[in-house]
Amino acid sequence: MDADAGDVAIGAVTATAGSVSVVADTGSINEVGSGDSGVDISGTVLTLTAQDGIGGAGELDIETAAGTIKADTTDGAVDLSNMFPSAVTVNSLTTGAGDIRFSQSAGGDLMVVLAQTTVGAVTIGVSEADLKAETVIAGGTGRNVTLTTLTSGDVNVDSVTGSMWDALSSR
Ligand SMILES: [Ca+2]
Ligand SMILES: [Ca+2]
Repeated sequence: MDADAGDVAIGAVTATAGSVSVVADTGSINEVGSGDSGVDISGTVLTLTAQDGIGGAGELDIETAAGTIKADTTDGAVDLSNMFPSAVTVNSLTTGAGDIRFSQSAGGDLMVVLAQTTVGAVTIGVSEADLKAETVIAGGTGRNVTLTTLTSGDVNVDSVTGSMWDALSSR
């Protein structure tokens, strides 16, 4: 899917055992309408590329089911909720000015290779599994990094940079 001009609105996209690439060169990638909690995109490898943001706050977050994820936008927020039963690798979550919020549930451990903002907070949460974060950078003044595992699971970090950061395990 490639929108050369404008936004991409996702209803439900499924590629069984395949890759999904969604590109909004000059716009954003959003859920259709006011959003819901159902899965919007399923695939083995998921690549989302936008200019003005990927997903939105609250139920406007984009629900995904993928084992390998890249989500990069020039500016704007990144709001993704991934549900996957086995290990998940997020190779890249990046934005310029905007916050990153990523959650992982349904049982798989999460490895984040890179999550970076130029000006914005980074919040990553995993439910009932482990979180490993290699490089996390929340740029700008007063932008926090928050890494959390809910219910159970370890948090392991390598290089984390933010004005303040919390690694809170088993809240
Ligand atoms: Ca949805
Ligand atoms: Ca949603």
